[in-house]
Amino acid sequence: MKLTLTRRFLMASAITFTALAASGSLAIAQDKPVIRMSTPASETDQRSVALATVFGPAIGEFATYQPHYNASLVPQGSELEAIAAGDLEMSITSAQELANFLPEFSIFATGYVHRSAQHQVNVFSDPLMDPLKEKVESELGVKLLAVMYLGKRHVNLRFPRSEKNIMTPADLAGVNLRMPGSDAWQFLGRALGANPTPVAFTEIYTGLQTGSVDGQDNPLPTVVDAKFYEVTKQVSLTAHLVDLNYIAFSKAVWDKLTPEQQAAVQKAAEDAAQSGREGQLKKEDELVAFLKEQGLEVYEPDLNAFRTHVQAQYVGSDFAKAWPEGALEKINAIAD
Ligand code: KDO
Repeated sequence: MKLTLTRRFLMASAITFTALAASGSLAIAQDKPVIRMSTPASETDQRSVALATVFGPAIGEFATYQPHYNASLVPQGSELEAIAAGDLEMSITSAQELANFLPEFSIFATGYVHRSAQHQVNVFSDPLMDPLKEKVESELGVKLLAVMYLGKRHVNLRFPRSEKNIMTPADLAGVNLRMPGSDAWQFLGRALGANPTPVAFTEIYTGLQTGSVDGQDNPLPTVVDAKFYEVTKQVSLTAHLVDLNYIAFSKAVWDKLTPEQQAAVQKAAEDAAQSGREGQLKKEDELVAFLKEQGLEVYEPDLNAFRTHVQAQYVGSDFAKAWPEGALEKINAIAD
């Protein structure tokens, strides 16, 4: 793991330094630390909006929140290394990215484990997370402050249903499904029955447009925000992952804050996560109608077939071997 971190560090740092040099950013502005937050998400994504309107203002007295969208500062998947290297102060990171360093996190990247937005919150505040959060701090120098709701991921394809009707995992055989480029994501794509193809988030639209991929998976708010509906014809509501991002904050920066400032950052993160969750849930409710108006076919597949197939792929996998003893049972027992 150390070796991987070191190698990836060097690669990430090289990329990051170039981006940072180009942005000419300063670590300190007007005597306040600058909290640079990098994400592949757009400015209009509900998580971005919540951080800009709730988190930023709440810490404004003692720090300057500086968001960078569309992976313009740090490439998708390199944010944790950038924070650990001191090149970035904040990101919203996925369990899949954390699993690159701490394989235990793959449990939260596993299909059909989290059941809802509230379940994510309850799992994140459960004592079972304490040793995991401590490990992220001690090994990566990153504090996980709160859990942000991304939404239920569904399969979204270029083809109309008359060409490809996705009712069971068998229907995804041979479908080149874009998934983000880490092992945990690719495994999930295979577990769904598809042929996963790693592509960066910012390249998905073009991939769908040109046909270099057959489809992608993301929650409905993302399908709309990133305009994937313009280049796709159907959404099979597989709900295979109730997806999240953790608000990840540099421990080195945290340690320089006063206890009052730390409490303010913590509260700001929780309030922003709550605000973003509400926005995202509302959009998920509304957007089926919007997508249908745009001419997409939106339908429910055989969820039992998907759940059974996906869960069976994880049993005995290397990922499952890394999960803390009894963790899955504990997560299943946590209320929504
Ligand atoms: C994606 O690349 O499909 C994904 O949804 C993965 C998430 O973890 C998250 O990084 C997200 O992209 C970006 O924030 C863009 O919405």
